[in-house]
Amino acid sequence: MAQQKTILRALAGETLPTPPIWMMRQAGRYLPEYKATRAQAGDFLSLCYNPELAAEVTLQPIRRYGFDAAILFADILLLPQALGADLWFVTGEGPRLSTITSADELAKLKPTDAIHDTLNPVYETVKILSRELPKETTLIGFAGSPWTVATYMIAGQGTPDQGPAHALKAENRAVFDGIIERITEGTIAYLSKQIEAGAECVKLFDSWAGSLQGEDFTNYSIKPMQQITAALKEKHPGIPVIAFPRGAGTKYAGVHAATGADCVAVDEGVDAAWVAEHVQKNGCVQGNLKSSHMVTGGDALVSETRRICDALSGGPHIFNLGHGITPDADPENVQLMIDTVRGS
Ligand code: 1CP
Repeated sequence: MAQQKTILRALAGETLPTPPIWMMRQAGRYLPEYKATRAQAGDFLSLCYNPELAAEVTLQPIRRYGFDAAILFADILLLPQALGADLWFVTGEGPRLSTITSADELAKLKPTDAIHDTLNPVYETVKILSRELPKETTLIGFAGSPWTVATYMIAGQGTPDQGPAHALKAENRAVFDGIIERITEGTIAYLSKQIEAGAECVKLFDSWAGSLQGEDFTNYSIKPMQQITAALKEKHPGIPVIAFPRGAGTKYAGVHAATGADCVAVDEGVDAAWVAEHVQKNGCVQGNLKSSHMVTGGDALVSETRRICDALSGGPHIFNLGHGITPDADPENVQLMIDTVRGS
């Protein structure tokens, strides 16, 4: 029975004696075996589009640590590429994309049905994983949330304050809204295919939600996540959804109700005791440990891990970091975190 998987039980609202655990970016450059497979693939995008190797790097942290969930190895920027944007990665700097800031450029994006031509290898990775993962491990699919994906499509790269996307929103609301709509529609199609291929849960990463204020937060972080969640649940009844509006602060309190998500992932900017009182009362929560503990380790890692587990022990909880693990992390600190959570 699928529901015996601990992650799915927590997502269904069960309070477990030991929280299940996985980690954002658990397949990544802090692991020597990841670096070896990435070198074999040649570059990052070739790794994302090679189903055998993408499945291999997804499985590596499961073999090494026995996490309760595996997250599909892919990237949030594959969807813009499938919609027709050029995408490449500059070593040491990050992603670069061709930009979309006008009605003409928006109109040139490919129709939603055409995205699967590019994204088929990702669905193939999901199929391999659903065959090869241990039976107790939950497979999480994911996509970027529309605002975060739009910030990259508009600026053509990562930006500290998402300035170009805010500027387009102010100067040409029709084009900005059109971009959000196209991404929303594409995300529904993309995640539906991941679910059909075997993903048991999906997560929406709104990494830059923190720069949306007031009505913008409601219209561009919450609303697209709500639309995607509703459409997926209609097509795939019972599919659990995790919403991660990073940097939402006190606005985390209403995210379960406003989006319809089963679980809300919180970053390290909110206190675990506050999360228990204001967010977990509405459903499952995940996250909160500062990723820098994976670099520094020691007593502080152990005491912070315990503090979060204690604060969230009264309701459904999945242990995770507040953001992705960084390449300078020590793999032994990850083991220490897991041992602390599991009480050994
Ligand atoms: O050189 C490398 O190996 C590339 C590093 C890397 C990795 C391991 C990138 C480039 N993407 C990924 C994989 C990835 N990205 C996953 C795989 C699953 C896992 O968690 O193990 C996931 C879920 C993502 C999601 C992602 N990509 C987000 C949202 C989450 C977050 O971290 O906030 C974002 C914003 C991206 C864009 C991206 N891709 C890669 C980088 C370096 C970035 C950030 C770029 C920037 O803003 O400068």
